[in-house]
Amino acid sequence: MTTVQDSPTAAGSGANASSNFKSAERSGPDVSPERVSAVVTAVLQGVHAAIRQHGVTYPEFQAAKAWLMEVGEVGEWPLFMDVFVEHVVEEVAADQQQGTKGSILGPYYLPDQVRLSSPCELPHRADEKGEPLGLSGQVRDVDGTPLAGADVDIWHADADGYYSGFAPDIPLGNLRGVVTTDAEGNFEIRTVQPAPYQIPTDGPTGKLIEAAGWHPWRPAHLHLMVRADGHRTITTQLYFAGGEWLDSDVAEATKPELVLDPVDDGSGVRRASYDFELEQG
Ligand code: MBD
Ligand code: FE
Repeated sequence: MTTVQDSPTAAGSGANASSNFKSAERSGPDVSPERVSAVVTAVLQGVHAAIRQHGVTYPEFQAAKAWLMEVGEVGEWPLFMDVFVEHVVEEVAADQQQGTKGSILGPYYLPDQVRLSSPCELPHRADEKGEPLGLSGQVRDVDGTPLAGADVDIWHADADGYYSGFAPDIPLGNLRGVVTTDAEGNFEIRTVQPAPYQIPTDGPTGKLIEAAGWHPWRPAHLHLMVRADGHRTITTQLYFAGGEWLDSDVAEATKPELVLDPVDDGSGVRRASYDFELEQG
């Protein structure tokens, strides 16, 4: 008998991302009719202008409708919005912010992961692939005060570029954890080097990317959410110097301040350090 290895599908990760998004608690924004009208009018004007400028035809208009329906049917709206739109929302929010630079959240965050005290190793499979990676650093206020008991919530793709919770055959919670800083605000995390992430090529977002002749890659990255009482939570990502796609992220979510340059400590572990500065509020 042969066994078939399940490989992750766009519809699988999309459905999980959509149900995860819908079940997250969030309060709707309080938006006036004037603001709804202003923003939606601007969005529609952009669409109308593109149709006029490029002479969009009826077959193209109907293909666009079919594509939009498919994005919803396979649950890829979180993926599409976070890849192509979120970076500008983050840019607008960042305008008002102090402290460590943020980046986009993306579709693959899961709350309530295992709590670990520093130093620690992220949960992983016995045969987890990937080069050993160490990330250490300090969490502090923008005035320099160390923040003990802060949460460094970290999640990342595995050495094949897949996230636990969004691909079959990866144990839940793999390569995810919430690390508490010690009395000096320090943390030290052992994990493995993630691979670059490829937008699933078998779904509508991937098909659009291919039809447009773009590439579907994000550079390798770590996702982090850093929380401390009385401080604004920082949602960010860390990248790797020299990494593939660093200068052409499909999600346009890299920033020069967010690039690590890990160095082998002589034992085969590549180590980097990064400090987080949180503003009060
Ligand atoms: C990712 O891993 C990611 O971080 C973003 C922002 C979008 C798609 C996949
Ligand atoms: Fe990611």
